[in-house]
Amino acid sequence: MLDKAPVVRDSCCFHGGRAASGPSRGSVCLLGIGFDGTACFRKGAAAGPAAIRAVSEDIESYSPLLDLDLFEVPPFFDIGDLRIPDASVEEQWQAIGAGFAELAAGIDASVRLLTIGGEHSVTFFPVTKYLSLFPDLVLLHLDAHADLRDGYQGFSFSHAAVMKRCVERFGPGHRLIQFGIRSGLREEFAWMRSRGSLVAGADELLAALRALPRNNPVYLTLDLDFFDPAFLPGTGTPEPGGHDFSVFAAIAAELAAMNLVGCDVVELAPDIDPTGNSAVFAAKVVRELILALHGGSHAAG
Ligand SMILES: [Mn+2]
Repeated sequence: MLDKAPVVRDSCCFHGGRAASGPSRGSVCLLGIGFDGTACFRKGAAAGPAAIRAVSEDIESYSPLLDLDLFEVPPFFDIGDLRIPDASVEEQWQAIGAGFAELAAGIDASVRLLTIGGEHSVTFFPVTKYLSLFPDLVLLHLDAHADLRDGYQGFSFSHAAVMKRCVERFGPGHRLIQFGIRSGLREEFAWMRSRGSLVAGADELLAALRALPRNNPVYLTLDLDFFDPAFLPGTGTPEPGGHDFSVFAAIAAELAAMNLVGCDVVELAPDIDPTGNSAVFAAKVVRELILALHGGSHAAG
């Protein structure tokens, strides 16, 4: 017997957040999916949502970067974590899909969902939902890894294949932009080159975003191993040569002026970093994205 209903939390994460049992029109909603069943190296991302919530009230509500405060923006809601049964990886995956489908019935184009992982495979669910809502969606993928394998270790829905699964759902008006990728198979890099999806530097990325119409819907999927492991060691598949917070800040500021319709932050494995700094880093990233989801072209709407 699988209870697929999301957990309604007694208390909320982040300053100003309110508990809710499901998506609410015109709002920003946080959803945790603590799944790490296909993690191929070091597990622990299942504890990501709880670790981010645990420190979320201990960081400031005000963002100097965006000049926005969590207490000043319209209310946002924490709709809790999807319930994941103690079962096989395949059964867990199916339960997440069924639970998300229930929630997704309440998600229209006015709902800006911020999903906290969990490993990167969970991105598939919100991304496919937003692809269906926006035929001109730009999917911005920040990650150390291409995630374009056809499958990995027997799982077609592995976190190493998640972007491939997403791109398979693309319509003719959808577009993929990838940045930070520094690890993958030769074939994955050949695919990115032939498709022109991989941008080389932050300036090139910012120029590509600025070239989009201001109201063009953008969805961000952020794998925290985008950052260098020197700054964020608490992730399952760390990769040297990553970016620092200032690069993300420039991207977040750009996204705040755009039509950011949804995002996810995945692959925090908090127990790998005994200092706890990685969870604080991730919480600050999430704060900026909550505020970016409120900003820009939809702020008055
Ligand atoms: Mn990655």
